[in-house]
Order: sequence, then C-alpha cells, then structure tokens
Amino acid sequence: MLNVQRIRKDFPILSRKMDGKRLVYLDSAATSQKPVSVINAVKEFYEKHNSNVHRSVYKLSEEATELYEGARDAIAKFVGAKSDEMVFVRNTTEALNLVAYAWAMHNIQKGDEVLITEMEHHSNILPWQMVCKAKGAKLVYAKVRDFAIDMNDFESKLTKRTKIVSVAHVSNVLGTINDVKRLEKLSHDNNSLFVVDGAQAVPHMKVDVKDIDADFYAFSGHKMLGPHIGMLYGRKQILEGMEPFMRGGSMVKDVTQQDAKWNDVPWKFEAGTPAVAEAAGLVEAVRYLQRLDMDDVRKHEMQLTEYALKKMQGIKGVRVFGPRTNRGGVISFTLGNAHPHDIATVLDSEGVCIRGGHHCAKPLMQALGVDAVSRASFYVYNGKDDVEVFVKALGKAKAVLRR
Ligand code: 7TS
Repeated sequence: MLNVQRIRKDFPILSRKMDGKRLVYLDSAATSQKPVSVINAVKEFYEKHNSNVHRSVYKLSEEATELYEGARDAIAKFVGAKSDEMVFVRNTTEALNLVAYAWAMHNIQKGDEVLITEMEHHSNILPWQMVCKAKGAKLVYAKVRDFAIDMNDFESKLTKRTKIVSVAHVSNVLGTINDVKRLEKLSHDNNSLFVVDGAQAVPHMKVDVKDIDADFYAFSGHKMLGPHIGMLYGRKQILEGMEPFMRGGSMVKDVTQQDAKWNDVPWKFEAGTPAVAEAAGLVEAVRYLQRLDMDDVRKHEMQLTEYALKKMQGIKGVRVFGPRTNRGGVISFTLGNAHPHDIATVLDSEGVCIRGGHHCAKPLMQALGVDAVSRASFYVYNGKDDVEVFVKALGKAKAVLRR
C-alpha cells in the first residue's frame, strides 16, 4: 500500500499553503506534481551536464547524450518496448500529430475512414479531422453508452474502409478504462492501424505496449510526475517505413542541395535540439513510480475513487459521469445547476484544486448532453484526508451556489 504521508514529503509544492489552507491538489489528470528527485535531476543537468546531444566528441556532450539515450532505454522498459521504438516528443498531442502527419497523410486516401470514439480528447480528434479533410476521408465516431464504448456500434462502424482506429486507453473525463486488447484484435483483424492515446493510462497503471500490440501508443511525461516531455511508441517496422514528421538538424544522415537521407529510427523523428533535461527528469519520474510499484499505484487510486464516490453520494444534487467499476481515478460530476467554474472557484477558496469545463472533450460533452462538468482527479500523493476536504468544500459550494 502507498504511504501517502511519506509520499507527500517528496513533493515540495504540497507543503504550500493557499491562503492559509493546505493545498489539496485534485487536478493530476491535467498535469501531475513533481517529486524532488525529478526537480533535482533537471537542476543537476543544467548545473553539471548541460550541452547538446549527438553532435560533439567532448566529454560534456557525451554525458548529455548518455543521459538522453539512457532515459529512452529506461522509459522504453517501463512500457515494455525497445528503445528504438520510442520517440521523444513534447506531449501526447505532438505524438498523435506525428502519427497523423507522418503516417496518415501518406496512407489515407479518398473514401477511407478513421474510426475514433465519442470519448476522445481533442488531441485524438483534431489531427484526424485534419487528415480526413485533406484527403477526402471520413471521420467516424463509435458511440458512448453507459459511459463506455458501445461495442456493437464500434463493430458496426469498423468496415473495410476503416484504415485507422484511434482510441483513448483511459478517458480523461469519464475515467473509463477501455478494453484496448479487444479493440486491438478487432482493428488488426480488420487490417486497420491501431493507435492508442495513453495519456491517462501510463501514469496510473502498468502498461505493456507489446501486450496491447498497438501500432502506436502515445503518452505525456508531465502527467506521470515528470517534466514537460512526452513519448510515442511505434512499431519499428512501421516507423521505418514512414516519412519524417519534422525536418531539420539531427534527423538526417546526408544532405545535398536537393535531397536528404533520413537518420535511423527513432532519431528520424527527432528533428532539432531535444529536451535533454526533461528526459533526464522523466527517468527519475519512472524510477519513482517503479519504487512505488504500478500495481500499488492502481490499487491506491481505485480505493480512493471508491471512497470519494461513496462520500459524494451523500451530497444531494451530485451527478457523476462515469462507470461504477473498471475506472481510473478521475471523477467528473455536476452539482445541481451550478456552473463548474463557480464550483471550482468555491473549492479554490478552500485550497482545493479541481478543474471545471469541457476538458478538451467537446464531442463527449455533446454526447452527454452537458456544456461542462467539474472534475476531481487523484494521484499517488492524494489520500482520504484530501477526499474529506474536497467533499466538505463541495458541501459549501452547494450552500453558496444554491439557486
Ligand atoms: N489525451 C488525453 C486522454 C488527455 O487526457 C490529454 C490531456 C491529452 C491527450 C493531451 O495531453 P498533452 O500532454 O498533450 O496536453 N488532458 C488534459 C486534461 O484532462 N486536462 O488538462 C489536460
């Protein structure tokens, strides 16, 4: 089991007082807080090793290169992949755009379809809208029913025209954990490329990209205790057959006036000077999570979510948008007619950070028939005491915002 009190001591920001009140951070689905080991790794890089990678023979640059490539190895291992299948990117958004620009724009044709679901984050919608508009293809949505993918609808929309299937592993609004292995089998049996948006999964549970057998799997370091950097896993054979995403330094073997030869994967996809300090920080985040054990992280969040859902039932007017079971540590809700921004403001006055809005999932809001929802999301440093402060503050919000 996780020792929350001890874990909290590793996160300097959590000792901050907000207008005299303890900071209760319940917005880790947006971005997580960082432990001191991650902060120190970034600091240490600038203090001791700062230089560019892959270009110079001097010792300092060799150290930076070792740190950067060592980070790739460690993160690859964390998700069950090989190093040369892992591309450093800025975040999940960039990872999915990479797949859209560098794979889909070259492989999608008029009349083809891209199948996603109604529960996707805009990052897993807008790149496909772009591809479909440019190529005369169609973007198709599998419906969400009872806060899960309607599998009958999904299967009926998976046709010989479907060239790509792209789904969230875990919904950032509903918390629903999708059965990506089943979706993978259906997609690959249909000869469709299978892409997973793992932004809300990798930070919270054990993920093995080889076991899922996805063609691409995207995630963000900043949601898993790390700095602002992300990763894209890609099946090596597919990465090798692809054109680059961006062009510039580091991603070439040779350049003439009119032509260029691309570098090997994964460097072919890493044009320009990379985020080395962030990569060094992400390794420490991975080490921190490994020390906690991802199975315990998952168990802790399940228990906390269960506890919060039970406590929230005690407040009349709370409506939760998400499944009862098989869910991650994200709770979206409405409270009577109160606007989510007003709820977040009242909670803020109690030191509680939650997010209100459409959560970059407007098509999901439309499917749910709401404009916006409030959302509390948990991570390793949240405990039952946080849930209690949160629920009490929610009671206050109800009294203040009663109409
Ligand atoms: N996919 C999912 C499922 C997400 O939750 C997010 C971010 C992204 C993609 C994009 O990640 P990024 O690192 O590129 O920004 N989700 C949220 C959120 O729920 N609140 O703020 C960001």
